[in-house]
Formats: sequence, C-alpha cells, structure tokens
Amino acid sequence: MTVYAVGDIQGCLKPLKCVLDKVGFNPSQDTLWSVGDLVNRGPASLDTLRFIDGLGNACISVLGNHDLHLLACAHDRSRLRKSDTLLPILKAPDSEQLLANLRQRPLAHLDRSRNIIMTHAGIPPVWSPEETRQYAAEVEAVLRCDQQLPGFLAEMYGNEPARWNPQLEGTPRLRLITNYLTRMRFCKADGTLELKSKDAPDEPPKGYAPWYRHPRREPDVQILFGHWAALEGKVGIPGIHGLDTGCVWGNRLTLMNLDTGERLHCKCRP
Ligand SMILES: [Mn+2]
Repeated sequence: MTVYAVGDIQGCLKPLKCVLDKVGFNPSQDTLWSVGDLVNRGPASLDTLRFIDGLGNACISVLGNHDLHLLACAHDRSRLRKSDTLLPILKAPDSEQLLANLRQRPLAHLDRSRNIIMTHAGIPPVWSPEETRQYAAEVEAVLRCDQQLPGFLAEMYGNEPARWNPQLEGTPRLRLITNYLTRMRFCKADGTLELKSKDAPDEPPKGYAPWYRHPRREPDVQILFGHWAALEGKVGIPGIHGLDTGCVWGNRLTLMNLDTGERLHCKCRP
C-alpha cells in the first residue's frame, strides 16, 4: 500500500504508464495522487482522461487550469485556441461521461493523517490548509451545479481581483479562489497575485516572490503542487514539493513516493 504523487501529465500517457510500471503500481493496493493538468498540449489527452478515470478510487486528481479550460471549451468551443489539443475529447463518444467525471474532481486535497495538502498551483500565504479546503469547496460546488456551471465558466477568465479579502462575493471571489489554486506563481506576502509573469523564480516581478517563499500559516503541513515547469521540480524549501518537471515540453515526468519522499522520472517521449 503505497501512495505516489505525479506531476503535470498534460496528455503524456506513455510517460505516465512508464513511471507507474517502474514502481509496479497496483490500483487495487496503491494510490496515485495527481497535481492536475491531466490534459492539453500533449498528444494523448483523451486516453489520459480515460486511463485516470479507469483508476477509480485509486486516483485522486485535483483540477488544474488546463482541466478547467477543457470544461470551458466544452461549453463554448470558441474558447479553443490553436495550441489546444482538446478537440478529440470533445468529439469522443464518451465525452459527456469524461467531462462529468472531471467536474467532480476537487481543487484541493487535504490529507490530515499525512499532514499534506495538494493543489495544482499552490496555496496563498494568507490561507491555512483548512481555509484552503473550505474556499476550494465553494468553487467545487459551482462546478458540480448544472445551473451555475455555464455562467462560472464564462466569467472564470481574468486576473482581477488580485488580492484576497474574505468579504469578496460572487464571481470575483470564485475567480480569485480559482486563480490562487490553479494559476498562481508570484504573489506578495499579503496574497496579492501577479499572473502575467511565467519567468524563473529568481526573476520575480518587482515587489513579488514565488508564493512558497512567503511564511506560511502551518509550516508543519507539507504542500504538493505542479503548474510551474520552469522550477524543474526544485523549490528549495523543506516540506514544499514541486512536481511539474515539464514532461510535455520535452523534459521528464516525475513520480514521488509519498511514504519515502523518493522521486523517479521518465524521459520517454509522449
Ligand atoms: Mn497548469
């Protein structure tokens, strides 16, 4: 019974199967955590979704920005961009089921017995792990509601508001929660986001720092995240684990054993 966590897969199914084979992953005994961005840019997004769904309860995957983009494109195909590789999912005979399953996935997974929290992009310094779960649940409820979903997906995009305030309401509140959990890289200690820069962490926009460099509310809770391939998996802070190692960009896929902390990689082409 081992728990593993995998970095951004983005339709790279072959490398995923490769790392799982390397550790002899057995879905009837082991568990796979995924930091999200299951789909897009890579070649096998459709089969990746089918594979992950096929793992059932043996896989816990949080939603990433590309997963949410897939849901948005399903509701409004004009959102599809040239670089997106999502069309095969939208045209698949099992498309409806795959999208329905994706909508049920969380934006944050908190495991108190292991004292680990996992999100796609990270946790803003102003939120505790419990608050993170609570705010994530607000967005999850909207994603699961047929009436509220289309409106949210239409208004989800945008960089404002930039700073958390518990009094925020409605769309601005949901958009900021989503941006923190699925798009954040740089912010200020008070949580103010800067979403335009995708640079290396040692070149932050003036006045900002990588989110994980700020003091956090509960340092004894470990954080797992993906999203930031430029980090190459190196965060340099004990207890904070960056798992995106840019597989889809020609680098490698990372699988981490959460019991031992050991990491292994697959460099095979997607
Ligand atoms: Mn991402």
